Formats: sequence, C-alpha cells, structure tokens
Amino acid sequence: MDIKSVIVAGTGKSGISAGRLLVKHGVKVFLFDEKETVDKEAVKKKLDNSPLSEVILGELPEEILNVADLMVISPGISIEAPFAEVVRKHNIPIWGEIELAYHYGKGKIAAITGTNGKTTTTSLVGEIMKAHNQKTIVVGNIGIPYTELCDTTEEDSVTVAEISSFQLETAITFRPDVSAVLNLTPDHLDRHHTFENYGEVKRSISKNQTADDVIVLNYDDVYTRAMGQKGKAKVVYFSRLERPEGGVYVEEQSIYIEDGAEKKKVIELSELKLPGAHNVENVLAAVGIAYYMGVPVQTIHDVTAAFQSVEHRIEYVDTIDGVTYYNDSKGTNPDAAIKGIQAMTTKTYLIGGGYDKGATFDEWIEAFEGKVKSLVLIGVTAPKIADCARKHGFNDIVFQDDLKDAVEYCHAHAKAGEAVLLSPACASWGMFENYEQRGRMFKDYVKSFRSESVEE
Ligand code: UMA
Repeated sequence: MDIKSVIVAGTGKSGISAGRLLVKHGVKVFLFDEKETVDKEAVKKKLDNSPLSEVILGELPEEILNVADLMVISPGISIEAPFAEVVRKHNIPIWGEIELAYHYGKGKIAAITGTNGKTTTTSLVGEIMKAHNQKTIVVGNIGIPYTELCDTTEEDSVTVAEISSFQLETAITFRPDVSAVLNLTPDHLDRHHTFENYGEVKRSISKNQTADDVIVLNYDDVYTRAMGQKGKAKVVYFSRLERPEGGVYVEEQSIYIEDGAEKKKVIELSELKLPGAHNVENVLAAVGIAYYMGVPVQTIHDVTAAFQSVEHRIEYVDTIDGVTYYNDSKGTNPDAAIKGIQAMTTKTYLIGGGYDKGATFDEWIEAFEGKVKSLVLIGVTAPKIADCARKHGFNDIVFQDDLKDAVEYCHAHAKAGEAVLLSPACASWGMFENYEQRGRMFKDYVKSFRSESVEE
C-alpha cells in the first residue's frame, strides 16, 4: 500500500509517535483529536513543527476525508466512535498504531496479551531477550508506543510487545512469531460489550500466525485453554497445577519445560523474587515465550532469578509508623485487584474505585476474606462498589473525595502492623491521566507522611 496522507486519530502517546514516524517517512499527517481543548501548538511542536503535519480538532472536514489514504487510530478511541464510522463510509482503511509499526518494523516479534499479568510478563520477557540479543525493543501497552521504536529494528532485532484488546481490534496483518494469551476474565466490557467479544479479540493475536509460529496459552484458564483448539500456530501450554504435554509447568517446586522427549529444568520456585501465585503463572508464560524465541534455558534462568516486581504492581512503597504502604495502581480491574489483596499478609486498608468500565465487583469483595479492614472509596464507581460490598455483608466503608483524602484517612486510622493498599479495581480515567500518574501521586502522598513523621 502506498501511504501518502494519513489521518492519525488521538494526540496521546500513540498518536504523537505514529505521527512522528509517518512524517519521518515523508507522509502527510493530519493529527486529529475530538477534544477541542487540545493545545494545537504543543502537539505541532511534538512533531518538530513538521510542515507535513497539521492538527485538526473537533470534527474531520470533508476535504481531508477525500484525500486521506488511511486512518491510524489510537487504542483509547473506540472503533465504534461516530467519526470512525464516517471514515469507513469514505472507504478509508483504519489501522491501529500496532499495525502501522508492524508495517515499518523488522525482525522477530513476541506479542503478549491477556487480562492480567501482561506488563510483568512483557517486562520479564524483555529482560530475558535483551540478555540474549541486545537488539531488543520492549513496546506497546506497557507505555512505549510500538511506533516510537519500530524504525530502529533490523532483520535480526527482536520486538517484545504488550498488546491490549484495544490494540488488537485494529491489528490487521500483525503476525507475531510467538504470541501469548495469559488469562481471560471480564474487562473493558464498556468497549467490547460482551465477554465473548472480548475473548475473540484477545484470541485474534494469533489470527495471522501459521504452523511455523507458536502460541503460548494458560492451561489452568478454561478460556485460554480452549483457544488451543482453534488457530494454526503450534500450541505451548503453561500450567501451575497440571503437566500439559510439551508445555511449561511446575513439578516438585521447580519450573520445567518439555521439548519433545526432553524435559529441562529452568528454575526453582524458591529462586523467584516475584511475590504470589499469579507471578508463578507470569514466569511460566515468560519461560515458554523466551524458549520459543530461541533463548537458551540458562539465560532464561539467570534473568528470571534476578527479576523483581514492576512499578505500580503490588509495589512496596514504604513503612511509616509501622504501617506498610503498597501501590497496586495497575490493579485496574477486579481480577487484577484480587491478586493485590491476596498478596497482603495483614489487616489492610484498601483504597478502591475510579472509572466505570462496566465491571462487577462481587468476586473482588468476596476476596476480602477478613483481610480487608476498611474499604476507602473514591471515584464514580464508589456507590456501586459500596452497594456490592454491603450485599456481601461488608460494611466498613468510607467515602472520600479524592486520592489525597483517601490516603490521609488511611494514614490517620491504620495502626502499626497493618497495611494500606491502593488497588482500585477500576481504571484511572476521569480522575487521573493514567494509572501511572495515580500510582505516582499515591507514592508522593505516602512519602509526605515520612517527612511529617521525621519532623515530629
Ligand atoms: N480521544 C479521542 N476520542 C475518544 C477517546 C480519546 O479523540 O473517544 C483522544 C484523547 O483526546 C487523547 C487521545 O485520544 O488525546 C488518547 O489516546 P489513547 O487513549 O489511546 O492514549 P495514549 O496516550 O495513546 O496511550 C495508549 C494506551 N491507552 C489506552 O489504551 C487507553 C496506553 O495504555 C499505552 O501505554 C500507550 O497507548 C502506548 O501504546 C494504557 C492503558 O490504560 C496503559 N491501557 C488499557 C489497559 O491496560 O487496561 C488498555
């Protein structure tokens, strides 16, 4: 396809990187954002004021729709957005930012999706791959747009990409050498409508794979296990509980990988620095992905043994006046947030609530199991969560206006030996720019207590 003129929808991280990439390739770019309050000059500056770039806010004018060859849409924008409908009516193909990067990128690709554990698994695979091949980039939903780095890849490079369901919806020819679906629980149903649709979108990570490629799937999850029945790629299952043939599994407290008749010991569980059973699953997946990306078992072992938790994922922040604070801002859905509670070993003040993605909170509340002492709620989902908690007999609920008030409330009430956990079970949108900002603000508030207690 000869790309001469492109509408890039969204002026967040993805839109800016996609725009920069296209301009670099001599393509005319119309950077479009529905938000009229976006600072046009600031956006132009991010594209180095290229004469090939133009910023359009509000609505797409007809003359642009008549000349554009393609629209590249940011993941945060629904493909059902009314303007996307108009674009389709003009027979303009719609690619996601991942598809655009794939078009320009080179080398081998490992692509990781799933509801939870994506970021940890992608980081670990990224570290393992880097130890094996310096020409490795780690991109995608993890926070670095694929389009930002795809131009640096060569035939012998490796791309490790965290891919969200939003990004998969608009990946057209994207074909990873090794793909992985870690697990599947309801998330983003406001965008995908049903759990079935959401599952199909996740499965589509493998839609262009052939028998030469590999898909790594969780055997312990009924939905991802079933995905192994469909598609053309070679299936490699991982399991914490069973020993799937030709898979990656736990036996006598060690992780093994089976390759044909050979069974190779990779690492002992006691060597892992990552906390919790969910992280054993992430490691199992990473082992399978890295192995089929051609990394020797010894390298996989060495990097995995040294690997620690990623920021915002049950991240230890500080212990102040005997109270331990954890930042699990990445707990953006109930299932992820359950892992946060499970990792706690003491009575916990839990800060939850935020943007409403249409999730149900019953299982999250059931996971409290006497561990959560007080539920401190913020955001638009606060009343919905409170109703659900009361229905399950949990009544120690406090409403606060914002995160700062919530953290201060916990600081004032939690006693030595107890914990405070930010694990909202909701997205950050509407109150924060993203979950990273929410997590950083939480950490800043916690740190401010330390200076207070030092002054005392
Ligand atoms: N916009 C519109 N119309 C809309 C919605 C948004 O014009 O209907 C515009 C906004 O005004 C804004 C831009 O689109 O200017 C934002 O684009 P975006 O939401 O796609 O955000 P980016 O900054 O490009 O970040 C995206 C991912 N965000 C989302 O999928 C919501 C980031 O994932 C990702 O790290 C980044 O690309 C780089 O690849 C974040 C995320 O929350 C972490 N992901 C979800 C999750 O993990 O659950 C899927």
